[in-house]
Amino acid sequence: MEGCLTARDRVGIQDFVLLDAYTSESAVLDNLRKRFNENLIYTYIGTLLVSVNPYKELGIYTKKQMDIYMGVNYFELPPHIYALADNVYRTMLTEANNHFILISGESGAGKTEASKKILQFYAVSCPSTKLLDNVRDRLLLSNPVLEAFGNAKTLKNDNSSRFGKYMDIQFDHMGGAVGGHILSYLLEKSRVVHQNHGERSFHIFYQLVEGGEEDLLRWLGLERNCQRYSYLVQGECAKVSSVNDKSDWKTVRKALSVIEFSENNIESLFAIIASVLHLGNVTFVADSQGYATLNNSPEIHWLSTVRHVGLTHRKIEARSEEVLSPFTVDHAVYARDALAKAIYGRTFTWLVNELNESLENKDSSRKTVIGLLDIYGFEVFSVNSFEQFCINYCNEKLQQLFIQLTLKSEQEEYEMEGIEWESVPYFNNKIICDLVEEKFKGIISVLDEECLRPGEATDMTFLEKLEEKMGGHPHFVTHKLADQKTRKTLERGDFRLLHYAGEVTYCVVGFLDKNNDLLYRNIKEVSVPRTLAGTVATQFKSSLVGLTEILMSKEPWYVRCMKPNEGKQPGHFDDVLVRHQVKYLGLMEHLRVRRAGFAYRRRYEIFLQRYKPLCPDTWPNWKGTAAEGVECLIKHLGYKPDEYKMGRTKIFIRHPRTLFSTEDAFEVCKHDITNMMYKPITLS
Ligand code: AOV
Ligand code: MG
Repeated sequence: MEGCLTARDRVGIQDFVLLDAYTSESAVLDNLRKRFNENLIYTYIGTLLVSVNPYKELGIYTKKQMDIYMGVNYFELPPHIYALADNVYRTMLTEANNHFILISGESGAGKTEASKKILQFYAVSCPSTKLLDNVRDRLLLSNPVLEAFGNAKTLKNDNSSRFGKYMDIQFDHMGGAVGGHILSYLLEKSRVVHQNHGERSFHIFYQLVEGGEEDLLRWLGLERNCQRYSYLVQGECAKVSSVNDKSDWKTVRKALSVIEFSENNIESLFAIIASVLHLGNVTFVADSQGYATLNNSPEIHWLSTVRHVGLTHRKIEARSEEVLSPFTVDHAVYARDALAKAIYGRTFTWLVNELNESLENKDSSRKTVIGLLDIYGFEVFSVNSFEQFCINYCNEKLQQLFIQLTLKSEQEEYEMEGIEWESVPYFNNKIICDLVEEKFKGIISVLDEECLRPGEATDMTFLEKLEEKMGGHPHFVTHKLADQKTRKTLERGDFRLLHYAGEVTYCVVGFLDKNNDLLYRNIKEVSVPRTLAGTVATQFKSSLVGLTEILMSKEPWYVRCMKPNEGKQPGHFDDVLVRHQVKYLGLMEHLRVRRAGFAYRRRYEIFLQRYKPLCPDTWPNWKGTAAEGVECLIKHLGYKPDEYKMGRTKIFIRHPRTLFSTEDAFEVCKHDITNMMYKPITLS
């Protein structure tokens, strides 16, 4: 009827693959906006889930909603994170193989929330026994603990993940969650000693000061006043309206007990956190020779673990003798901060190890896993430093993985299988990954080289080397070349990278220092054994290579999170911002490949093995080749010619619905087999 909106006009389409004008970016944007305005934050591109952060509670994560989505075919209900979680879980059980869910999107887009929803769904939907419930509680409670120690308020997100997290949830063959394992990546330790304006240090510090019991604070020598601690007020924003430090403290405290941290360990943990706060309040004055001496501060009393000498002198070797060399005040401050960062970093590593011990499944029988990857999102601030460089590099690597596993491999597979295919062009960000990480040539290599020239190299010589080596690269800009490449000028100490997700200008100040992450020797001996290890960036690079290998051995699923606006506001959809994300997340290309392609593919042998009971000619034994068997089987099932294609080694099925109906028929038939009354189905 004219003038009357259809449901489709109003709420859009729940799978972009079904959109008429699917090649148009504007149509995709319209669809997202329509749905967002109706509080429908999820939309599919095939099995990929797009999520737009609503910045408000929608009441869609209840137990009732979980029940609705449990065990129901993916496309039968409106898109939801629970549908994806359920589909991954059931595929894992049916195929008995390993999976991972890659959750990506920029800072504040909703990745961490999505990963929590998935975990909560499994906690409710998996089989329950007393033993399994115990594992479930530990898995769930590891989250608030890790967030307390690894998340912080930034300008982008009040609960921003400042470390990367990959968590395997292990299931037994009945689908019970039996254990877990967490890998953490590059914690942003510098936040312990410095925060930009409007940002905070890690939540745990504020939770302890605000929420810690009187006795505990007295024992630790702490006052209930964040303003008293220099390390907590660098960003002048110790209070955050959306964060309740007091109640979060209670949650963390309880979680630590459930996870079975011993009271001794818990006490030591908070003693260390308190010692970092005390350390931050230690100040120095220059003596008559200009060397640092401790200002007579009461904090020193609480720093029993640190030898005072470590803060004002360093040990150096001279003609095989060790002598103490005094620090200037600047050096002493540097040494103090380096120590605080090291203590916190090691404590975080220890914490993750303890959690892993608690989550470990001691039973050696065969397990399958679902991995959840929730890493810090792409970040652009007004000043970006070494930390943003690492975070954004990590996001480049994940985008590269997405490209390899979807756009590239999908198209290569059609070619290999001899399926007719018109290739879809896409931007391959490998060129940017190489610019950062290539051996001997990339930015990390140049940085490491400079770190090997102590005394001679500076942040500026590093920048000069970059200019020399990367000057001609299309994704690298320095101030000399800024005008030509992007027509935006740069400061002298900056370089700019044209990332897949946008331009970021990095200030080189501190790059060498942060990459070296040095502790003066005698301080290091106080807290940690000395280790021979690579630079920070190189270690991070190899941990990302390791992560890629882990992921490549599993079946991928994707959640692409988007931010509707920069102001964390509910109900506001900023077209320009969302369009930008649609572009760089590669959604259009993914949509084109999906739309033109086939949602499911199975090797002939596997397909035939599973479904052969559905046809009298293939059951119980098929004598011909697997491909012929599949042909016979699908003829019997009545597949229409445009619903599938036969490749060299696999059958390709265009729409999941076709496979679902086959699967439904199989379920009925399986039931009949179990009850000894099996008859192959006869189609009318
Ligand atoms: P991120 O993980 O993607 O950013 P979060 O998952 O922490 O972002 O989300 C940021 C904030 O957005 C949350 O604290 C919630 O207030 C809100 N939010 C996100 N998803 C939802 C949802 N589904 N429903 C309601 N509110 C939501 V970062 O870790 O900074 O890259 O580093
Ligand atoms: Mg996060």
